[in-house]
Amino acid sequence: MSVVRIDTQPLAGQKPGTSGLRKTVAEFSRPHYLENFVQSIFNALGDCRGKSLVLGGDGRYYNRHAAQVILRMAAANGCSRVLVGQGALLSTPAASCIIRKYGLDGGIVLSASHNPGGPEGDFGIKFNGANGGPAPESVTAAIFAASQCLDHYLTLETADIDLDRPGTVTLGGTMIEVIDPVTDYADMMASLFDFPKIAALLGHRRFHMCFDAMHAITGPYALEILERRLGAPAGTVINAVPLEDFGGGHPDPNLAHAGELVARMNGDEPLAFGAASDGDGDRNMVLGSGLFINPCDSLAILAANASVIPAYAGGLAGIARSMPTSRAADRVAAELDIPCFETPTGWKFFGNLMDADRITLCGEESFGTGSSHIREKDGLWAVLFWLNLIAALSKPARTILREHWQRYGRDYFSRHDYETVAEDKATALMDTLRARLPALAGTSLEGHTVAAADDFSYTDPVDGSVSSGQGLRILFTDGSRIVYRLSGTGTAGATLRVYYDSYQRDPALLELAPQRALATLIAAGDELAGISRQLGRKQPDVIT
Ligand code: VG1
Ligand code: CO
Repeated sequence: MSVVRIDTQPLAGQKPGTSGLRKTVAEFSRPHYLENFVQSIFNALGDCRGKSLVLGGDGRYYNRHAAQVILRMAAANGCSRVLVGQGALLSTPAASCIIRKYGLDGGIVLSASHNPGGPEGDFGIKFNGANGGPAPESVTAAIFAASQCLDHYLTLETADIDLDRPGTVTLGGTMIEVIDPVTDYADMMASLFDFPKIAALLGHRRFHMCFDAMHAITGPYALEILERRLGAPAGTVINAVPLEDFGGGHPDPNLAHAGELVARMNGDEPLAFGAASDGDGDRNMVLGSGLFINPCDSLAILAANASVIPAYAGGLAGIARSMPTSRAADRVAAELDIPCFETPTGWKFFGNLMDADRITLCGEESFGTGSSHIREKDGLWAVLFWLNLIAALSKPARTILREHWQRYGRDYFSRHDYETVAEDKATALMDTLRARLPALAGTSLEGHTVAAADDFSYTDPVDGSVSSGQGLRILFTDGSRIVYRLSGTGTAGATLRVYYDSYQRDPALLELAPQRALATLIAAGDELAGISRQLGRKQPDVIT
């Protein structure tokens, strides 16, 4: 089995975005495209000899093929050990858990997360470091730089290995261990939460729940944890089998895409609790009976009640949220007298804060919540946290949410996405608005007066690195806020995301529909950036 050196040349567009490199399957299938990017990761790592990695993905189309290619390249580059999830499967949080548990040097996760899959869909590759977290910007920049001067990659001339049978094989000088993808993760969950208490809740005759795995990677994890270990009735987990095209669905857990779950929540026998996860298992959507719990509120509620969870009984070091996430968590941090950090969008910015013990919990408005138990956001963890909370407080999700608003006030929040916008139009809209920011203070729009406006820049408090150009923020004198940014995960055209939030303390005004509560702010947001005028769009494509 000899190492083969294949000549290649740099390919355009290999710059990782918010979370790894995401492209259409068609693009990834172009000659050398996958190999070039993987070799760029290895080159950025430096000498791979003796290094150990984890490898797995969300099971989407191209996952199995890519895993075989990467294993041959890892062996040719001299890695000593690669742990692979059986069937080349691993959720993103499970990959993070395994890197940390076995002290590996990093991992490669094959996923385009919430993007659709299948031959016509998207594929993606993420690289995580030795702390288990997404590569920080310094590393993704090094990977991109390596891709720009690549002239060859290394592989082995050998047949595919059997990834469906657990066990160890050698490939060149590399030990490939095919492991069960679920057990380590499930054991970790059992160590964090009060499983007997959750089991009692799930066994209660009046508590019915549903978990929608959306035919993505969380199915096997949810079956093992909810049904096998916690004894939830069979059928609690729906769409549990990972499929290469996610059954034709869109594995994005929101009210629009998790339609089956939403229908069951409101069906003939209404459920007390519902949850869904995304393609790679790191996002969560949580529903109480008749209500949707906004991820910004969810983070704040988990933080406010963390002391009832075994793993967090000792208190929280701090909280962090991505900049566009509402400030609900800040209010809890202030009350707990712990620090609260505001980071750019993307999980990679939380890792340093966790490694330095500055935060315990963190989250993003995009259905991502997590803690320092790993270095990724974690969908099932958030669901178990909620179940543990409901069991420990003996209150339904709805009551927990309402009491939280009564105590802290409510941060109304909504995100409007304008998808597949022509890139030049989206860039022009952002450039025009950016140029106007310095002169905006004092401007009045729909009854809201601008107090300050800037282009968000973050200085990492741990290593001093600076990330600029992270979203345009408009702060109003009444405390409300609009944020504009372009997505870094799409593969077709540009996606403009506009985030609205506004704080309400009046106990009589806490239960409005968010679109109504935010109506004047939304009108101001359109007027300010000229969205309908410049993009020719009357309505956003997705409202969260
Ligand atoms: C989106 C979300 C962001 C999240 C990222 C990756 O990024 O807004 O909060 O971290 O997806 O999540 P963007 O650049 O499209 O806004 V996942 O679950 O897709 O890995
Ligand atoms: Co995801």
